[in-house]
Amino acid sequence: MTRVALALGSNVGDRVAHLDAAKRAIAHRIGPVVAESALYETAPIGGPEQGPYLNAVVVVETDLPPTAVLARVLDIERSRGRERGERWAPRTLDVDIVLHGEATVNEPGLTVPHPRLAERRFVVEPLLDAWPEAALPDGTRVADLLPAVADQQVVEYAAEGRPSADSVQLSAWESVVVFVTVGLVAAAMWWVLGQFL
Ligand code: A4P
Ligand code: MG
Repeated sequence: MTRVALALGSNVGDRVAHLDAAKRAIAHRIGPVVAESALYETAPIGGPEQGPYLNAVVVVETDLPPTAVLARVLDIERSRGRERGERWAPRTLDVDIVLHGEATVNEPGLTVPHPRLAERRFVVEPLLDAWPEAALPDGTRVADLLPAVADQQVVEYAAEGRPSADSVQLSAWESVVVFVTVGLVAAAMWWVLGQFL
């Protein structure tokens, strides 16, 4: 089994839904997700004027070679309505192969490690979340790439509706029970008050 790091990005439509669907499809079609980063909201780099991205990294274990992983990630992008226009254009879903174990690939249509990894905090930061000891095939530690991109803006993103440690989430059924209970208590108090006034 080889550990493969995949970088996810979205800045069109329901960005959280695109990333969640990508993670499910990756687990199903490429291999078990053994680690994943937080979501980061990041300023777009390159291309035309466009909205902010959500970026994340997942690490999977797989026996698939790099070309087979690429075929599947392109398929997963298509399943989320990805349209290819100009380079670095806004997109519903981008899935890039960042690292494939210690493999180095230089073929038309596939370069691994991703050639722009070292220039982009929106990849380096989540990669370190998910895989702190990640290294390039030449032995360079990914952690050592961070200082050079530290001036780029990335902010950890808390998606609305996701349970977080300090918020209480009620299901629809629990909400009905709470609503009816509060209503009954209020009616009882009203009746008791009515007896005395
Ligand atoms: N390809 C080659 N190597 C790889 C690889 N390691 N992983 C080929 C995936 N694909 C690879 O990609 C074009 C072709 O690259 C693929 O068909 C595949 O054969 P694409 O996704 O269609 O085009 P692209 O993404 O516009 O081009 P590129 O050069 O891959 O873009 P980048 O460098 O990935 O940049 N800003 C923020 N904040 N967040 C982002 O996620 N993403 C980009 C895209 C620009 N700015 C961004 C973000
Ligand atoms: Mg891509």
